[in-house]
Amino acid sequence: MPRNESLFEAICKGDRDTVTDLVQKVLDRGDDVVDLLNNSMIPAMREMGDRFSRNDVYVPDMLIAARAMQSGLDLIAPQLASSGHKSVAKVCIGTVKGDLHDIGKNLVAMMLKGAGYEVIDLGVDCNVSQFQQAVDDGANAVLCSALLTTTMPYMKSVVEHFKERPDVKVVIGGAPVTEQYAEEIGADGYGPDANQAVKVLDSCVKAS
Ligand code: B1M
Repeated sequence: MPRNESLFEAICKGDRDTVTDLVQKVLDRGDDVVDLLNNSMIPAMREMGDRFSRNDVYVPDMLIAARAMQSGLDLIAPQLASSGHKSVAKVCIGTVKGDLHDIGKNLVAMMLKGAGYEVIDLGVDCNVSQFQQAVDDGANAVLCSALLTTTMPYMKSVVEHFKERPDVKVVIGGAPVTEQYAEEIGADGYGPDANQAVKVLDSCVKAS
C-alpha cells in the first residue's frame, strides 16, 4: 500500500479529527491496517523526529502529533489484536524511568495482546519496583521500552535486578536500543519493532 499522504500530514499536523476520519475510512474499506501503520503512521512520527532535530518543530508539536497518532492507533487496536495466535503467558511492559514516550510501548502491548499474551501495562517512567510488583502479580517476562539515550541505561538496572530470577525473562526495545546493547547488558532478548518483540518473546517463553 502506498503512503496515505493525507493521513501522514494529518498526524504531523496533530489534526486528531482528520486522523480519526481517515483511519475510519480505511477500516470501512477493509484495507490492511498493518500496512497503514507501517507505511503511513509510523513514518509520520519519524518525520516529526527529523523535523524536531532540524528545529523545524518543537516539543508541543511532537506532543500533539503523538496524540493524533494515538487516536488513530486506538481505532486500529482491535484489528491489530485480532490477528495473532493464542499463547499463554502473563507479561508486563513499561517505558523505563525518566522516559515519557509511550507510543512504541503501546504498539508492542497491542501486538502482544493480539498474540494472546496477558499484558500488564505499567505505563511510562517505570522503576524497578514497579516491574517487580508486576512479577509478584504473576508476570514471567518484563518488557522495557526506552526512546532516549539518557534513559536506555536504566534497562541495565532492570536486567541486573532480575539476574537471580532466570524464570523471569527481560526483553528490551526502543529506537536507540540495539541487539549489541541488549547482549552487553545481559538482556534475554531484543525486539527492534513490535512484531519482532512478540517473536522474540515467544522464543524466550518457549525456551523457559
Ligand atoms: Co521525544 N524524542 N522527547 N517526544 N520524540 C525522540 C525520541 C527523539 C529521537 C527526537 C529527535 O531528537 N529527533 C529525541 C531523542 C534523542 C535521543 O535520546 N537520542 C527526543 C527527545 C530529545 C525528547 C525530549 C528530551 C525533548 C525535550 O523535552 N527537549 C523529551 C523527553 C521527555 C521524556 O521522555 N522525559 C521528549 C518528549 C516527547 C513528547 C512528550 C513531546 C512526545 C512523546 C509523546 C508520547 O509518546 N506519548 C515525543 C515524540 C512524539 C518523539 C518522536 C517524534 C516520536 C516517537 C514515537 O512515538 N515514534 C521521537 C522521534 C523518533 O522516534 N524518530 C522523539 C513512533 C513509535 C511507533 O516508534 O517508539 O521507536 P518507537 O517504537 C518502535 C520501536 O522502537 C519498537 O517498536 C515500535 C514500532 O514497532 N519498540 C519496542 C519501542 N518500544 C519497544 C519495547 C520493546 C520492543 C520494541 O520491548 C521489548
